[in-house]
Amino acid sequence: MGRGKLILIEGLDRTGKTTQCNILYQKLLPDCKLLKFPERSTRIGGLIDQYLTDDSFRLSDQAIHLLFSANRWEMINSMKEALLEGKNIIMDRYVYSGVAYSAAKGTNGMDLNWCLQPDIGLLKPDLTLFLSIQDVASNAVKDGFGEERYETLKFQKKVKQTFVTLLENEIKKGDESIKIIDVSGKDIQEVEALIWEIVEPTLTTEIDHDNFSFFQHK
Ligand code: NYM
Ligand code: MG
Repeated sequence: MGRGKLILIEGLDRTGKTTQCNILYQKLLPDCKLLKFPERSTRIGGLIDQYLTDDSFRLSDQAIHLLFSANRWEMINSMKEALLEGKNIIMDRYVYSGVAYSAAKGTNGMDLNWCLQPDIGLLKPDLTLFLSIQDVASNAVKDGFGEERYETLKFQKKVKQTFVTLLENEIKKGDESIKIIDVSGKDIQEVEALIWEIVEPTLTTEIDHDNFSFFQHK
């Protein structure tokens, strides 16, 4: 039996990632697991949640970056187990969010390469779908935007740039696992259909049990 597939949906805040992850998860049940990063229910996740929701909770940019990464590392064994049991995993954010949001801060020394270092060795998704929007300002008017740290129009514009630089670099270098989907002006069903077109062939391709990819040094 081949292993399950690791499928990631990435994007800025309020681009519909969570909605689409849930739809995909429902379609793939029962052989499917849904993960969301940050996973706020763990002790590390609790610190991340506090950082995001409480402006008076101060951490250096480096420290919060490493906590986001540690939050991924603490899930690694259960992720591997699920994939080896043949379960597919749908993920709402992962390494690319980690790199794009932290690098977008422009903190001295925290370039894309530095930001990727703590995530080297984590499982690399078989498929990454980046939900891209042309007009970031259209997200900033959505319900709930602005409730958490990072949810300002100015910062989201920077994050969009770092995401695009990061992902386009990888695609240029030949990474075929990353797909950019323009969701501007599309409704939930239209985006669902675009995602399914890409996900379905990935699901039907068999991958050997012990064949995993990992994030690697550049
Ligand atoms: N975020 C998320 C990061 O800054 N680094 C990370 O590694 C991850 C996984 O957390 N604004 C940011 C992006 C979001 C925030 O995520 C909370 P969500 O999906 O809005 O709950
Ligand atoms: Mg959010």
